[in-house]
Amino acid sequence: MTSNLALVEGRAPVTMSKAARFREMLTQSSLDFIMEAHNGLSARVVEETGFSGIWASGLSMSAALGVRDNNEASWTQVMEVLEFMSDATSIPILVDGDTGYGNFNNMRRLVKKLEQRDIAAVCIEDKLFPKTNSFLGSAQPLADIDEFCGKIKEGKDSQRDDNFSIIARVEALISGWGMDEALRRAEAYHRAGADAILIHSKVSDPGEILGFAKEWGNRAPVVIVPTMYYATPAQQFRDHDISLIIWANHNMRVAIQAMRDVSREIFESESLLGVEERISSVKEVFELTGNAELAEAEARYLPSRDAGYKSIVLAASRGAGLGSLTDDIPKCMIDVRGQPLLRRQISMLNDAGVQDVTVVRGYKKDAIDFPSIGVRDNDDFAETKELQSLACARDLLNGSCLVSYGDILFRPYMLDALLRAEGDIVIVADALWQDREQSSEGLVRDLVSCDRAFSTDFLDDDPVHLTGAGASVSPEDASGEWIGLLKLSEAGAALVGAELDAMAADGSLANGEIPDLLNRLIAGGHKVQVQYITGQWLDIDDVLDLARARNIL
Ligand code: SPV
Ligand code: MG
Repeated sequence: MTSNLALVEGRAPVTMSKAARFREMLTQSSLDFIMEAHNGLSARVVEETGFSGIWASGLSMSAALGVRDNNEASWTQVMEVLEFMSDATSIPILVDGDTGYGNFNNMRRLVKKLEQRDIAAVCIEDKLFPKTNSFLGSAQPLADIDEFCGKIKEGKDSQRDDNFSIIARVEALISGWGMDEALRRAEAYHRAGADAILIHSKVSDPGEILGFAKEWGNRAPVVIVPTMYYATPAQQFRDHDISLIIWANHNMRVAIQAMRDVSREIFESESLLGVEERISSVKEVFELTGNAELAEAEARYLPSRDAGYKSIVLAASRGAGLGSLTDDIPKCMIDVRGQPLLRRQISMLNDAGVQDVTVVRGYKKDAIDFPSIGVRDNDDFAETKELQSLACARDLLNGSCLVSYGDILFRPYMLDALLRAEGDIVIVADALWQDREQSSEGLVRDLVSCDRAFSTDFLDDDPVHLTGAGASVSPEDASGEWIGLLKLSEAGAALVGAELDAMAADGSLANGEIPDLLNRLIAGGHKVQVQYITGQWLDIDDVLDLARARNIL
């Protein structure tokens, strides 16, 4: 069995079982200490602190659930809490089993279920179900000795792992039945098979506990809970051969105090300012719950992250063709039927499963402030062109991604088809570009030539490849118009990244446009695939484009 925290922290995994380690704590001569926890988080804190074991306190678990320590939480509800605590930690847990939740039959089922949850040990007390906390009210009735011994015997007989420990808790001193009765019961429980005796006391002086230990003479390991006689130095317990000390409820009690303090301060100041510095950071929460381990596991086990596309949206230019509409905002932020253009594109990307969207900003960059996006800034936007903007997101060209202009609108099915297309570099081109030119007052920008013209044959799936793009393509040779949307596989992104680096080195980057980059890639022998569409898109260059946008929407 390996340790969760060990995995999280890269420690060597512990191989001895939790039950075996707890049994060793009981039987070896040194004094050991275990600390209370009441849920997965507090259990982690106990382990992180360095304790070698956890006390799953009935009082604390009940209190954390907002109920009394009177068996108000059902035993299966307690079991749920224990399961979280056990899963969250690698050190042994001693469970406060109250009275065993019934008779011998309930006890054997309890042992079975605890072992299934990798709990190391259980402590049962010789009171009656439903019990009351030992520090409450007047003397409580004690269990019949023989009946309680039967419970211990059945527990021991039913455990599967020999190392699972059952501790018998003697309440005779608490209930005022005296030392002789305490010793008589301890002896009977020891004979019935208990692995240790927990002798409990509610007086502030350790006298009766130390007296018991002296009389008992280490016939079986002794466990104590010094909640009331807390001033006693540990050395005194060592000197009396005590095996194990339980710090029984202090994490629950400090949590109450801390929660009250912080709640009150926030309530009264109506601000978080006064508390932020003195409470655990959110980062600590992530660390404590092992998020780093999850990130590693995701890298190892989740299907390739390549399946997840990111998107780079180039939106640095002003869009001077729109005149005063872009006095205060870049054109991608112009409202088209109640939403900025860019917002529409981001939503479409998100709807297609592309959540990781980065916008390269330039002109009036502060106007682009959607919370869900990453940003890069091309502060030289006025003197440079789109390749300089793409280079501002160079670090993102390390996996598959989409690249698009921020001022275009297209149909969702085009994006879906593009994401499904094979090929390392795939661009979307409009085969009906001539219609657009005729009807449009807008300028046709980026013509492309291809090795095959658009085919209306529904079954024609053969790839089409780019042979030229941009200014080098005359209308006579054109097969379409690039719409400002392309897709790169991880390998394609690496090629584009390398080409950008080369252009930066030879000085052609600042003035370069994406068709220039595509031409260089083709010249370098790389294949650029073309996916044809037939209209149904637009880019916004002037007010007439804006008017047309109403129709496409
Ligand atoms: C508990 O922590 O629930 C205990 C110890 O049983 S005591 O509260 O001292 O009884
Ligand atoms: Mg208890």
